[in-house]
Formats: sequence, C-alpha cells, structure tokens
Amino acid sequence: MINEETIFPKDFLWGGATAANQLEGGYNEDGRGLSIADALPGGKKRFEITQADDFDWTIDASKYKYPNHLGIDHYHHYKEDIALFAEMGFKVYRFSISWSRIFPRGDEKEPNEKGLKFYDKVIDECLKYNIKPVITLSHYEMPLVLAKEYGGWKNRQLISFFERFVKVVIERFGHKVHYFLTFNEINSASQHPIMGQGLVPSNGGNNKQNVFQAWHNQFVASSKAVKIAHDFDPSIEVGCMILYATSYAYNSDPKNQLANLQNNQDFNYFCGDVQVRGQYPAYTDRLLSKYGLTKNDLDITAEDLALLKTYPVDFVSISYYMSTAVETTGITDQTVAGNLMGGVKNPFLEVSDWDWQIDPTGLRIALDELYDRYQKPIFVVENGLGAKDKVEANGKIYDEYRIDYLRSHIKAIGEAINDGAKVIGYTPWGCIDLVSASTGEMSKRYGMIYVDLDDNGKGTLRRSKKESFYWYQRVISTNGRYL
Ligand code: BGP
Repeated sequence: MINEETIFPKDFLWGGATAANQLEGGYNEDGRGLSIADALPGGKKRFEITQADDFDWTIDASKYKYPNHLGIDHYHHYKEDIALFAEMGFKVYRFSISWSRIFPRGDEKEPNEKGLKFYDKVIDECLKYNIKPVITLSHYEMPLVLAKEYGGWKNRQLISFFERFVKVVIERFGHKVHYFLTFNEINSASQHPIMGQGLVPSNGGNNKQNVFQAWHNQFVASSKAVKIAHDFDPSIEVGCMILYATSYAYNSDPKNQLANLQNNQDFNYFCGDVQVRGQYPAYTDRLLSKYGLTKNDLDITAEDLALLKTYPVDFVSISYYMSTAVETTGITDQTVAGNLMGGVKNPFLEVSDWDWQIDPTGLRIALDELYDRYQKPIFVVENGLGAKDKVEANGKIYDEYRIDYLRSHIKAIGEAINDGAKVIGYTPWGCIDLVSASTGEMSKRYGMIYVDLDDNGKGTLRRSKKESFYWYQRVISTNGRYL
C-alpha cells in the first residue's frame, strides 16, 4: 500500500547492517589474529559461558562449534553480497571492521596491511554502487590477546591500543567514509560484558566495578576517536551506538513508575548520556550505589573528564528490536526473553519465535524521547525480526512475517519524523542472513537475502532473494511511500 502520510527526507539513508564477526569468516586468513568473538561457541553454551568460570581461551574445536569462524564466508563473497545490496537500492551499508584483522594481537605498533587491503576492497565495492559505508569500529569483538593478557576494557592500556587502531582506520579510510560508530550496543555490557568489554570471570572477573571501569575507558576511547576523526576531517561524523529497549511501567503504581524511570536511566540512557552530553549524568551516584560502589572506586581523571566534555559524539545511533516492562511489586511472574535482556511480559504485545516483544509504537516513543533528550540526529542502525525461514519446493522464501515487522517499524520511524524527531537513516539488521549474536547459530535469520547454511555449518553458501528483498527494494525506490 502507498502511505502518503509518511514523508521521509529526500536524503534518508536506507540500507542494511552487519558485523564482521557474524558474517566475514576467514577468521585466520591473511594474518588476522583471533578475536574474543572467535572464542565464543555456538548454541546454548554461548551465553552460559559468559557467566561461568570456564572460558576456553584455547578455542578447542573438538569441544565446541565456532560458527563465527566461517560466518557466511563474506570474506570471499563480498562482491556478490554488495552487488545484491546495490540491487536492493541501498544508500548506505553498515558493517564493522575486525580489529584483529588490522592489529592481530591488538598491542602491535604496525598494522597488518593485508587486513587493511580487505576493507579497501569492501569500501571501494560499496562506492562503485554509490553506497556510503557506515563503519562500526568495534562490534562485539576485540583481539583475543587484549582480553586474555590485558584483562579486556577494564585495563586503561586498551585506550591507547584502540586509539592506534582508530588512527590507522581514519587515516586509511577517512577520505572515503563519512559515518563511524564507536562501540556497538555499548550499554549491553550491563548484561553480557564478555562480548563488548572482554571481561571474563576466569580472568579477573566481570563484576560491576570492572564493568563501570571498562565503560569509563570506552567513553574516553570514544572521545579520542571523535578527536582523531575531526582532526583528520571536521566533516566526518562519529556516533555512539546504544541498545535501546523502550521501557514501560507495568501499571500506574508509583513504585513501578519510579522503577521504570530508573531502568530507563540505568539501561537506555547512562552510556549515551556520557557520550552525547559529555559528562556523567546526575544519577550516576544512585546507579553506582545499587552495586555498593562510588565514583572513588573508579579510576577517572580530571583529564578524562575534560576530554569527554570536549569530544562528545556527533549523532546517536540505536538498535531497536523490542520493548520491555518493569514491575517491582510482585503482581506478575510472567517474563519474556529479549535482546540480551528480557523483562516482564507486557499483555498488550505479541512476541517473536524467540520470545522478544514486538512493539513498533515503542520505536516511535524511543525516537521521540531520544531526540527530545539529546537534540542530535538519530540513526536507527539495527532493527529486524529473527525468524526461521522455509525454502519452498520452488526455491522461494515467502517471509511475509518479516515484511510485516519491518513495515510497521518503518511506519513508526515515519511517524516519529512527523513528530519532529530528526531521524537520518535506517539499516535493518542482518540484511543478509548471518550468525546470530545470542545463539551463535544460523537458523535465527534476519536477512532479505537467504544464505544456504545450517547450524552445523553445512550448506552451499548460495545466496537467494527472499520475498522481503523485492519489498524492501520498492520501499527504498519510493523513499518509504510504498510500504
Ligand atoms: C544486536 C547485535 C547484533 C545482532 C542483533 C540480533 O544485539 O548488535 O550483533 O546479532 O542484536 O541479535 P541475535 O543475533 O542474538 O538475534
């Protein structure tokens, strides 16, 4: 149907999003070092391991499967994949650079030229089709050595290693790339500090003090990235990336309303408040005190605070998949799963096959609130429905459920734009099927492009277009009027 009411700006950035560790494969090719993501097994063990004391640094393939090692073999299929993105009409393509491809250990002085060459090729391939690259500098991985030998982001030394990495990336690609994101879903460390912060229980712990220290170091590193980018070219824009789960009070009980306010501050806003406003928010002491901590427990220097103030991010990017509800008075015990964090079941919402609550209105609320709060452009860099797809006898994949999900969320973005929020783009997650971050498996698919590969790593790797491919192509060509 044609939606005449939704008017997206002419230069709206339609596209799709992926991450190196979930699609590239080629995990040990051309001098790439291992990353923390390579050490995470597939299947149920994946998230248990983040809590347990048995993290396997040796990467023992006889013990676990490591689906990231193959990904969807984008390392050897990038031309074909980008050609398909171009056919859909992408204006932008969000992908991440694997830090350990550029600095295999993370602490070297000189980068790995072969790793840089791979991204030269990916970027040039995008530009060939007029697709603007949007680069995530760190998407749920860091060189494994930095987690194992340095203890992850709780160690201040990582700031200078990251700085060196960012400098190399900006100097190499800054004349071709306009948008960079610093740390993917930086706030997700409150639930799973292993992927983004490299904090492992068997290596000094993932306790809250370490998580807050790691965040602080990442905030400083984010400001340094902004400085490096702006020194190179003041027009480059650097954004933060927040996992945003719109949060509702379960009912009008003031206790639940207050708990919801605090949940919003602690989960949805804390990291963004520092990265966008350039200072720790007023509620920081209350948040720290939940874990018996004060600012004195953290290593925060006056120089750090000055840097945060001087180099906030230029725009805000979010992932949005679902909303959550907060209930503290014990009137319901029904819960749902979620994008790294679940919550109380909201009786007004349907859930996905993975029990994530589907809530397009929550996206409109998120965008309205974020724009009110920060007054900076907002980029929705992840959104989508993880589902099991069926390939019919005729080879086609009729994924109307995905189209329904995307349609309702795009509509919500249009409504938020009409509300006055400045939303600059939309890159649905896993525009091509890839390895799931939470399950480490292939069968949870988000793509508009199907990849023939199963959870056991078997398949031809053949790419085929789903029904949603043709639908999204039309959405883009009509600038969101056809939904
Ligand atoms: C986000 C991550 C992505 C991605 C997505 C979907 O949290 O940034 O890396 O995978 O969620 O999650 P999943 O793959 O677990 O379904």
